[in-house]
Amino acid sequence: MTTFKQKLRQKLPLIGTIQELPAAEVTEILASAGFDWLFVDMEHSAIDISCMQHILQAGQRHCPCIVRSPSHEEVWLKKILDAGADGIIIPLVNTAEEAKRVIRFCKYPPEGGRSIGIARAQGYGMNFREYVAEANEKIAVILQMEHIDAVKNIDAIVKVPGIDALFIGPYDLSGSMGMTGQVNTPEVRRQIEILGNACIAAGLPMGIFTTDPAEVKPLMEKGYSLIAVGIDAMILGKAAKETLNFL
Ligand code: 3PY
Ligand code: MG
Repeated sequence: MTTFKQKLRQKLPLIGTIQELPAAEVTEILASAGFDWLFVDMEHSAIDISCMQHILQAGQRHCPCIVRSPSHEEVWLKKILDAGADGIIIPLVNTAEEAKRVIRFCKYPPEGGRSIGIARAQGYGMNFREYVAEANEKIAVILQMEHIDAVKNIDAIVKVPGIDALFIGPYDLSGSMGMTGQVNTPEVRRQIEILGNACIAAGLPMGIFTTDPAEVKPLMEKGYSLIAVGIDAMILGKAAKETLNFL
């Protein structure tokens, strides 16, 4: 079976959505709706480690689940990986040094320095050897480019070994430019283009977030293969308003 990471490296279209509501029932709905992957957000949500593991248990029967860490700290990265995530998204990576450091935490030795645990990922010990042998190869490590400093350092960042994809965060990028939330201004779009061009030149798969489903096709035409469209809470809010508008 082709893994998420193989599809990612082949730049096949992978359309997902963000889950930020802390309930495995939400996962069952989203993951069985037909998305190619689920973006489980621990950075901007009330999803804790235990809830994240329940989300993986509910979601991975339907589609790969990629978890966004709240920070670069090793303690978060190893807990997410030990819970058995198919991949990890690390926010706000702004320099090549930061990229090397976080990738090291995600790879078992000798490639990296990931700490060795026995948890869900390792089949609670029953699948330890197989998991440890394959984890570096199978787990996708995705770094977010979402700060003007990352734009300045992008040529060095794309050269760091072990990156499976770069994922642009238009909202944080706009904030770092003093234009909070104005993701469609020519200035922000220009910086997104610089990130995208560097990624394409380096042959790396490129990802991005949009709130607008109408944007997905144009983004794919621009070369983005990994797309997260919408957030569960926003989808629910919009559907609620549309329902009321019928009354
Ligand atoms: C951003 O736009 O800042 C994001 O992190 C989207 O995922
Ligand atoms: Mg962000």
